[in-house]
Amino acid sequence: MAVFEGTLVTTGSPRFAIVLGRFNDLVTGKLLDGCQDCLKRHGIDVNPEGTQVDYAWVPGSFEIPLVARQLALTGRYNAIICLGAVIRGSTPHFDYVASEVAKGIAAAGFQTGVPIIFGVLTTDTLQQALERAGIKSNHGWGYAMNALEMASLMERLPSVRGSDEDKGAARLTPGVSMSAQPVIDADHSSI
Ligand code: INI
Repeated sequence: MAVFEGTLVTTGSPRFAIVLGRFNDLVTGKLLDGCQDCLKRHGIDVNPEGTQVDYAWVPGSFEIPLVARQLALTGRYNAIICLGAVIRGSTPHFDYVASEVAKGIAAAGFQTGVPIIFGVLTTDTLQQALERAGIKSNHGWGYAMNALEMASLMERLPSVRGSDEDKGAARLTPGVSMSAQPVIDADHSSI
């Protein structure tokens, strides 16, 4: 039998999308800095004018799943990184936003077959969020590592039964030919 493991070494020219919330951008901007630093040091061109990383800003974390799912459905990306910061206030609003963004990101990944990284901090205070966005450590760095690993792992897993690859078609070259290929059937029947 086999052990499947992703690496952190990129081959080819993998493509990533980063979806990030403007809400609490003091925090999400720092997560983005950490994320870009990690990708860059692993050989990824993070320039928005380049061919490897696209960026989508959304108003707040609640909007992240919708946009991540739509990007995933294009088949252009090897992984998508979602960055947000949900900070508890004095009303129950936090619980609704935190719960929906977590469920939505998980659903988007399941529905599309594209790894979607949950890089949304959920904290009780701004201080706790900042500590995780650069003051003590920067979780953005780790989320980028997760994306690199998952992108690599998905390439190594056996193909889905009945897929083009399974039928003997040439394996997709990430970031090159994937753009023309739907990740899933139009009616989502292969999910
Ligand atoms: N969005 C966040 O990303 N973080 C928060 O802490 C937050 N709080 O606390 O309100 C937040 N709210 C906005 C929400 O994500 C939506 O953008 C808004 O409700 C419009 O749909």
